[in-house]
Amino acid sequence: MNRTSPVMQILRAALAIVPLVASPGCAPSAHGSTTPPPGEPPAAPPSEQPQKPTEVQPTAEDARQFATRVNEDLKRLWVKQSTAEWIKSTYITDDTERNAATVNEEVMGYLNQAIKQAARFKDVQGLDADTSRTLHLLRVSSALVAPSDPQKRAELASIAAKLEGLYGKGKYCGKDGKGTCKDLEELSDVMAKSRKYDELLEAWVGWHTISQPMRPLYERLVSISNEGAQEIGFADLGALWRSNYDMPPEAFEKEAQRLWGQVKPLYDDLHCYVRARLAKQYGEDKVPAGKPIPAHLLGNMWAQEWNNIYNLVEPYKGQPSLDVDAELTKQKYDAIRMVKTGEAFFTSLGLKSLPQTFWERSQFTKPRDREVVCHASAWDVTYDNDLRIKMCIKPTEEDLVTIHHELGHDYYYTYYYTLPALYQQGANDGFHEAIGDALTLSITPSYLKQLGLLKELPKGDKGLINLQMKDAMEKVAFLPFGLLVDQWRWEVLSGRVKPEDYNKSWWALREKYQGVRAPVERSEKDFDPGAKYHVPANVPYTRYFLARILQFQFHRALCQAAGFQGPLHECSIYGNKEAGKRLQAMLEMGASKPWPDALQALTGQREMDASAILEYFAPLRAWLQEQNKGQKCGW
Ligand code: X8Z
Ligand code: ZN
Repeated sequence: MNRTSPVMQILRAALAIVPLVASPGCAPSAHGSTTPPPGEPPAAPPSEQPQKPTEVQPTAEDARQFATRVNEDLKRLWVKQSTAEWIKSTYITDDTERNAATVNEEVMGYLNQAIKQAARFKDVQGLDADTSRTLHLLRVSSALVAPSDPQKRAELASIAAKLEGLYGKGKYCGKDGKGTCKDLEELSDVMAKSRKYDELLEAWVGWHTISQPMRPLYERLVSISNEGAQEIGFADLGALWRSNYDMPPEAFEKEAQRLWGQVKPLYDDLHCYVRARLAKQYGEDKVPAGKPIPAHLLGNMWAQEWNNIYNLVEPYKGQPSLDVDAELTKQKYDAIRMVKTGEAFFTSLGLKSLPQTFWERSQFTKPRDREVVCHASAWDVTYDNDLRIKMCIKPTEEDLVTIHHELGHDYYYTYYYTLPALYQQGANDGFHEAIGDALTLSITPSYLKQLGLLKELPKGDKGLINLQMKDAMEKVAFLPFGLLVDQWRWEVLSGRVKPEDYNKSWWALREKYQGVRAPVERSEKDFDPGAKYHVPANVPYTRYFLARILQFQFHRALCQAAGFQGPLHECSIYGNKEAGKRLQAMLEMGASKPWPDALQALTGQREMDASAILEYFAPLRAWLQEQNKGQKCGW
């Protein structure tokens, strides 16, 4: 169809997308706008372009072209953004922070305008499925949105960079601030290994001082980003996050609670047993029955995973050791060898090898000469199979598991990087988090023995219960934490929780869901949510809760694809090409279809479902219930 009529030219100009911010010292021209050819930046922002005559309705074809253009623009912008982010995260300085903030400002500016422009297509009839999905994904694509006011946008970008920087640089230097400074890795080491109540307490309290200065910044982040979310039609930023699951935000809230309801009884059984064991270790006065557990006794800074205190809760003594850490250290596993071990699992399924550039560009260990963000992450910096991981690897089983987790992200990237930019995402964010973890469920004792990381296999019922306990301390213990982080943020972002109650409400949720309590009195001078990476880094967290459930659902489906017939906890898909094919088919879909379609492709089910995790832990559950008889469970 010929679209060169003057009216259409005006309309097209109005639909053009805001230009990218020019390089420093070079302001974009605000005059003489014309419609640029697709793929090139338009000459002026829409606000300065001729207004769309109200009687002209855009067509489905206009929408399709707009979507194509957005995908191209976003790819260019995201490459620029992730390049700046990568540099910042692997070298935190004021300069790299400011540089990343400038790029983020640009991306947020673009998105604000593009999303508003996309609203013009809301009532257009006959949109093709890809166009309407693209327009939907555009609206929910960013976890941080700025209002159109350039000053506020700049402030938001700068705050976001500072918050993550404060976390990355966080150190505790003793009670008087004059001792040897410890970073999160060192303090986490204390949390994992020490069994001294007061030593644990000091590491816990120490780390929680680093987030106090974040509070005013976080308050501003909430207020400005909510304004941004409201400008593009969401009640608040939390509602935007909840709208990213192919269902209305209210339905997603219910969905998360439904899944929690499925797994809570299993968590409660584990909690009860672990508390009783901790009471034996630290005394009934410190860990009373029927009360929440002090949060610093569970082997992890946030009490999110409890596997580091497995030796305190080991069901049966005298069984073959499950201690992989000892072997990793003894055999002097270095970071590269650990990552190669992870890659070997993926390639055993028939999936491709990591590109050579992965080995050249990743950050595997903590550099000695600069500040970096050690929190593990996986990247495709140029959205073009430029895979990397960024970690500060130590020879521990925990890091070996995290490597598989991160490679799961990279394998998602590698199978969808040829899709349009907005489809280069997981089916939902929980899927992305679940891939690597699903594979780790196949890291069975026999596989570890094959690697030489276990000497002896666990034997009989006792061996099985020990093994399941170790797994549950990681997987089951995490579930309530996975849920509550965003329960807190949703409340904060909706304004239901005010700044003067930030810390109080955080602990109310930790108590309610996890059954843990602050080990010392807290006040509103503290900002304990900020001591968890994802809060200052503004990464939504419900994804990890979903992933803990989905990974078992994926595992069950992959085991079925592999033709495995025994109990779920015995299955390993290591080396099975059929399972690899099924997995790859889902990875290749990216976000091109609503997540139930992707789930169906892999599992045949269209609903997220916790029955697989329950099935997996059935033997342990029965054992726990036996142990807990006569105990005062709950809190
Ligand atoms: O943040 C992560 C990954 C990167 S996406 C290392 N995880 C959550 C956390 O550390 O809190 C994985 C498990 C939960
Ligand atoms: Zn992850």
